[in-house]
Amino acid sequence: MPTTKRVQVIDSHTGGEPTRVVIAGGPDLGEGTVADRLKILRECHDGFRSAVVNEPRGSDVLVGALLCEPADKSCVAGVIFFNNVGYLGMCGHGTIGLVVTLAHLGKIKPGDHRIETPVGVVTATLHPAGEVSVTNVPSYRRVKAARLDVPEIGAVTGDVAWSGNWFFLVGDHDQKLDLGNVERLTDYTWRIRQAANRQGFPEVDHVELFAPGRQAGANARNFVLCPGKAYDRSPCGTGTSAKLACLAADEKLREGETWVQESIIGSVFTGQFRWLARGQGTVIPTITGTAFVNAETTLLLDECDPFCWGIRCPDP
Ligand code: PYC
Repeated sequence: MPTTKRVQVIDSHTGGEPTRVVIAGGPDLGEGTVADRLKILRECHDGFRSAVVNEPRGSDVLVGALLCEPADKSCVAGVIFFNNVGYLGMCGHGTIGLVVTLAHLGKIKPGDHRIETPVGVVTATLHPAGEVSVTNVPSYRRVKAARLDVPEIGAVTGDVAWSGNWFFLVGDHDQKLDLGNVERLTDYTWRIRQAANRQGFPEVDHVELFAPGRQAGANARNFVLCPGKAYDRSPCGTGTSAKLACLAADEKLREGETWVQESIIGSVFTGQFRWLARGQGTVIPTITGTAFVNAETTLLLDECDPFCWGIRCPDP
């Protein structure tokens, strides 16, 4: 008998980048860690991911956040982040959205809250005025100044860094980081991603371009291409964390000093780092931003609907 599943979600945006938190109606993922649960979600229920974030209920830019029971009982929640094409290790804007959502539901109050993700525990601090700081997983630069030969572009040099996701960070380019130039920026960064994946960095799934900041106090402006070819409207929490790891490694930012990162739409995160293992170049980044809840709704998954499980993107 076909049935209609009901999935309760709360939508928010963090600096313009949307997050859809699934608070009820997700699949049974067993009793393991969040990393174990991600494996089951990916292998057995990937249609659920697509149903929640892809059209006709969502869009390419939407990031989903499935609330789960944490295995680490010191955590207030576990979360699996996902997008139009797959899963994220961590998501900074999504964690800010999740924390504001949990506060909206009355589940947390201002203070520190540990959250289990598939790549480790992060700590989110909900400040009394509503801002959220996320202290991310240990982050580091793996390669400095990797040189790629990018078809139709030429040589591109950038750093490869881990911060819960893998980034290729490029400061030296001729692109204008303008909202009106997004199509071109998408094409440019996609070519870089493909070249990186072919030329020794198969793990890279985000590409980040930098330019000088435009608003007072901003150290830099960025454009971040996400794995499914959407661009991040926010300054990207993991992208800012990766940048902090590179700045730390280059001794361009001191421990505790503030970095102000502006996005392509002008939204802002601030960031700092502390050293975890200076000799190995590993830092613990903290990024701060704000999110706003903008919808509470129930998604209906009717198996008679030919697009019940979303319009899946072919591999971009
Ligand atoms: O904020 O870390 C982030 C993020 C990753 C992908 C989209 N946003």
